[in-house]
Amino acid sequence: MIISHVDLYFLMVSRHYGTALLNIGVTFALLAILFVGIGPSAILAQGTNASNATATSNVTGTAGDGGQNTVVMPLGSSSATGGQGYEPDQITVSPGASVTWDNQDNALHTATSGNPDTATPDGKFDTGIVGANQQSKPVTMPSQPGDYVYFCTLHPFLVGTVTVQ
Ligand SMILES: [Cu+2]
Repeated sequence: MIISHVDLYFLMVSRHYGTALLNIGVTFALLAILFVGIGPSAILAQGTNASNATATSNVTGTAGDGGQNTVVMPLGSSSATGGQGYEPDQITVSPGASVTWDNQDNALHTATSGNPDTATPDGKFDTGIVGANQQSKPVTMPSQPGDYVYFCTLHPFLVGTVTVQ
């Protein structure tokens, strides 16, 4: 009788531990799936961003139809004497095209159409404040052909032009 009680107890314990081990196993499996699932896509996303950044830094000033029009606010452009400005400082787009400003600086910037000499916006387009290492939303350009001068409301010495044609 005693032996069978011990056996029964042992069986219960081993079942208990078996279940616990199974739970641990399942937890590890789920963690592994999560890790593997998140890992490569995060790395891929990083790679995509990096290649986008590389591509946009090579913008020559004329964007193709339907292509992404991006102007970089480079690192150091908040310095009035650094000689850094919008890259490129002139871009040609189709009427009504969207332009995105990519702030790679460690300061806030805007791209605001208007008169840089008086720092007066004219309301044609405005990114609003773009945070450090952030991109603006795509900003719709005017549909009327012409040269649109813009500046940074926080650093009015930063001046660029969007040519709509
Ligand atoms: Cu600025």
